[in-house]
Formats: sequence, structure tokens, C-alpha cells
Amino acid sequence: MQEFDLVLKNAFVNGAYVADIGVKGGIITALGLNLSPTEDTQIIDCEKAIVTPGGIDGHVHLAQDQSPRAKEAGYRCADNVETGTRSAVAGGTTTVMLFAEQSRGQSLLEAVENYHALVASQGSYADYGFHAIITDPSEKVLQEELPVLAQQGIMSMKLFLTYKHMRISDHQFLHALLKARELGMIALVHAENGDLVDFFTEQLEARNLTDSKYKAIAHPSAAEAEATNRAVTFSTVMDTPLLIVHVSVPESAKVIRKAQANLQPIFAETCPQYLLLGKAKLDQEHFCGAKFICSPPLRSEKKDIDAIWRGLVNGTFNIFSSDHCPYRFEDPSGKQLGLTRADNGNPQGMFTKTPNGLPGVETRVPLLFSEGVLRRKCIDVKRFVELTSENPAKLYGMYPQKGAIQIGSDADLVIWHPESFTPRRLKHSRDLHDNCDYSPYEDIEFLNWPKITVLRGRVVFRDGVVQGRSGYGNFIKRGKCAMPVVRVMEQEWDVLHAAV
Ligand code: DUC
Ligand code: ZN
Ligand code: ZN
Repeated sequence: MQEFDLVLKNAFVNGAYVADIGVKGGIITALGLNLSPTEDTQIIDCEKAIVTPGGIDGHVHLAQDQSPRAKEAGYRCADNVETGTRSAVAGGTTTVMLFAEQSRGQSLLEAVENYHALVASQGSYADYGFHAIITDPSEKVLQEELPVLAQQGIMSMKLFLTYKHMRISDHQFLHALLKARELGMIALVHAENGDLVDFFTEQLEARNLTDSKYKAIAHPSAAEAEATNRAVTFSTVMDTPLLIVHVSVPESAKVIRKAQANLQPIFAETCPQYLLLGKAKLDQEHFCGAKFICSPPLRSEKKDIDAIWRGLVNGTFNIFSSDHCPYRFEDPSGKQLGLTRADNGNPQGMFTKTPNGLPGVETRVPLLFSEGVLRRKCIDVKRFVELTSENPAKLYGMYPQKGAIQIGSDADLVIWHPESFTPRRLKHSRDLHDNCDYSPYEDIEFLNWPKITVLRGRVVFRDGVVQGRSGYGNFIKRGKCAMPVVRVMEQEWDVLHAAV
């Protein structure tokens, strides 16, 4: 007889069928009716509540204040690895993709080693992988260091087309994509035209228009659409799959949709803030707009937000990530860095000095379940699972170890409340487990929330309380992107290889 450490009885698996889920050694080993527990088996009766695979957040910044640049600016991230991953599991996310950031001139391998050491010192509640942020794609980094990272299972790089201290030139971008193609890595691109943003920022500053609401004007939609178009063009020329991260406006979604219709290898991510928060959030008294400063900024009206929702429904967006990057509001090293005094002594916001980013790793999965599946009913559970777990697992080379409720997959599971859940408005201090001091989503009434989160067979969150300690989370060694793409078998420039 098969033995189990854990059996989830009466699970409404992915909202599709009711079955028991048997778990042994952290792995799903059986799916069936009336699985028999033994004496030592832990049993959880799901009472036909929906059970989905543990969420995978493809975009999480934790302890991103270690770089010389962040130190110089005096930024302090609200979350380290321990608090950020504690928050993740409390919101049904069992795997987070973190960013190991290379400073210019630094070895990429050293940046990754440092980040490994940081995570080890703090311990993670969730499983995790790293994207390597490349700010200095030197010959050594691309030819010697990246292949080592690929062997270590770090199969993704993030490239920036904006931010003075991070952006790479088009020439460097092409080199990085060429290497990504060779190693089977996926490139994530922050697509904003840095010169356009810098130009408008300077113009606004010269006119003393620096309050939080001007952040939206400093980053015109065209800056995102132009850089997206460039990234799409380069990806196609290089025949290398690429993901545009945090797409925020319909103009870029349109570019992406057209490329996808053409079967170009383009994937796209959007985030809760671009579906649920509009430009009015930046225009609030008492510097409160600073709580909503992020890049790309919130600058949409309702009709544009609706267009982003449509992209989520029609498949333009493949993954839904948080871009969790929290700074406390009441912290002189957090959002308050952007509060200065005008010449007349009145308080004045300075969006250029306000750290960019919003918290959201805990609310991501419940928000999409509540808003997308239950309130708007514009996506079903299947699509919800694709966006929050299955596609990130495929894109980042973890499928089917992660992102699936299948025999052989890690037993990473979220048990939702049965229908008896009472809708409730979120209160940061009562409900969330991060180390920030606010949530951008406090106005929203949640129609459900994960009741239990299981990571590799262990209950890590139950009825509002995180269980156990940090340190159970493992580093996940990843393989190649498993999202289907149509490759162009022969490029004209393949002659370059032939000539070597
Ligand atoms: N924008 C980013 O690109 N990353 C972190 C936070 C933010 O607002
Ligand atoms: Zn970014
Ligand atoms: Zn980010």
C-alpha cells in the first residue's frame, strides 16, 4: 500500500475536479479518490475548496539595498529575504524569483555569490531562484561568467534600457541577447527609453514640478512603447525569446500583441498595480502619493487599465508578478527621502529622490483570485493558475517540478477557503506579514484569501499565521525556458558562425 506523509482530502484541484492529493517526501505521489492514510499521515480536509499550485512570483526585490548605488542614495528596503518570503508564503506564493544585481565594474559571479550568502544568512521561507541583473556586460561577463551561471541553474538575466546607473546600450543589448541565445537563457527587459525619461525629468525639475504626481509625466507612455518596440525588434533579429517585464500601458501591450500574432518569441509580464491602481493615487495630500511611486509609474485612467485587463484575458500577458520592492512610508531611509522643504518652508515632494517601488508579494495571488476570478469573472481558475504559477514555472525552467499539481511535482499547494469566506477589506497591520508599513491595496475588499499554503509537503501558512521558521526554502536550480516558441531555423547572419 502506498504511504503518505500528507493527504489533502476533497481538494477541488484547479477548480476542475475533486480528488485527494497524496504527498510523500515533499512530492505529490498520488491523485485519486479515497486515498488511504496510514497512522502517521497528516490529513487536511479541503472540504471541496479550490486547491491551486503554489504561486511563483517571477519578480521580487528583497534586500535590494546592498549595491554601492543604493547605499549612496541612502535607500533602505523594507524587506530582507526573511520578511519578504514570510510575506510571500502568507499570500500563497511558494517560490520567488529574486534579483542578484551586478554593479558596474563588478564581477557578475561575485554579485551572485554575495546574494547567495545574503539569502543563506537570513534564511528563506519560500523556495527561490535568481535573475542576474547585468549592468556591465563586458566580454568577461558574457563569455566567461554567464556560462558558469547557466551551469549553476541561473537561466535568466535582467537588462535595463533606462536608469543611468543600470542601462545598457543597444550594442551591449545585442551582445547580451546573442549570448542568451547560445546558453538558452531568457532575457527580462525593463523597457523604458532612458533618454526620454531623463529629458522630461529635467524639464519638470527646471520648473520645480517635483511632487509625486509629476512622476507620471516624467515617464510618458511613449517611452515604454518605444523601448518595447526596440526590444521586440532585437529579440526577433536575434531569434532569442525575451520577456518584457512590468508592462503598464496599452501602447506597449499593443506592440507585444502584434509581435506575438506574428509568432515572434515575445513574452510579457504585468503586475497588480497596473490593473488596480490609477494615476489619481499619485496625487494625494501630505506626501501620501509617494506611497505609490514606482517605475513604470501609475499613469493610467480607467480605459487604459481596462486594456491591461484585456491583455491578461487574451493571453498577451503570460505571467503576473508583483515587482515587490517595498520602502516604508514613515522611514527617513524609505519614501521620506523624497520629502523636502520648498524655499517658502512648505513640504515639497521630490519624485526623483523617492525610492521607486511598491510592496505586493503577499497580495499578488489573492488579488488576482479575488478580482479576476471572483469579482470580474474575466478569467477562470485555469487561467489564474497559468498566470500565477504554471507559466512562470515554464518560462523560468522549473516546470513541472513547480507550477503543477501532478504526480512527481513538488507538493507546493494553496488551499483556498471554501465558499463560506467572508469578504474583508485589507488592513496592513492586521493582515500582512511583510516589514512595510502600508499596502497600496488597503481599499480593496478581498473575496477570498489562501487558508493554507503548503511548500514541499509542509504547511507553512495556516489561517492567517505563518508556520515554522525561515530556512526551509531551497535554491532552485533551473533549466531552459519551456514556453513554446517558434524558432526561425536559419538566420541570414548565421553566416557569422559558419565563418568562425
Ligand atoms: N521599478 C523597477 O523597475 N524595479 C523595482 C521597483 C520599481 O518601481
Ligand atoms: Zn524594472
Ligand atoms: Zn522590478
